[in-house]
Amino acid sequence: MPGGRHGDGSMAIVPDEMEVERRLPPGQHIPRGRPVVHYGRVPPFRPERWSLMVFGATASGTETKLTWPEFRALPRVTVVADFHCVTRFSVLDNVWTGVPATTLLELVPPAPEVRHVMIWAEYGYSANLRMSDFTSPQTLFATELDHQPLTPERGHPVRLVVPHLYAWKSVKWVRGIEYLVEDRRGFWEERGYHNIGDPWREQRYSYQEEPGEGPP
Ligand SMILES: Nc1nc2c(c(=O)[nH]1)N[C@H]1C(S)=C(S)[C@@H](COP(=O)(O)O)O[C@H]1N2
Ligand SMILES: [Mo]
Repeated sequence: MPGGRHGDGSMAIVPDEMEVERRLPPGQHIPRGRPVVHYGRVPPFRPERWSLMVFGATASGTETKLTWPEFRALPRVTVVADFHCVTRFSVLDNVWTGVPATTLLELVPPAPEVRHVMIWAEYGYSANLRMSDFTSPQTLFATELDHQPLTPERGHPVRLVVPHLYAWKSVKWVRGIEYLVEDRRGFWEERGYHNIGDPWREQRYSYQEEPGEGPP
């Protein structure tokens, strides 16, 4: 619980500084409020036209298209997680509700040789992930933040959340999951950002990549 008793005996909801310190990856700070960050425009949501395509190296060799009613019917879980943007702000204790990535993997199994995924958004934004990051129990296709439906600028109706990686991997306005046998760079990974993006290892830029951390 955040909060504590002041010297004068009054109670206040103040974050415990040592706790915050421990939860902030190197080079990160807590901003005022909750910034909204994205490249380009906020797309409109038209439920009758929306679909989530699961394609690439599927086990069946065919692609699956989920409609909005089909996606909405999938079981959801709630995860509390911190959020770290590479522009150096972090937002603690976000309450995300959504469909675990593992649920989609069970629904549309990948071919056995799949090691990576590309997540696709409206307007062609994308981010690549190792399968091991995608299968994290914290990785969700979120539909709610803090028990409210996502607002348009936060990714409504569905955004990916990968809390243990820099937030450019948390793709808003998701429309596709592509199974990859070989790794390929997404939007920011092609533009100088790290292929993996672990904030605890401060993997910000592609020039920091070690052999084996990016596509050849
Ligand atoms: N489709 C899409 N998703 C995106 C982005 C984007 O430009 N387009 N920006 C990313 C970046 S860099 C960050 S920090 C987070 C910001 O999420 P927020 O607006 O909820 O803070 O969204 C990520 N997801
Ligand atoms: Mo970001």
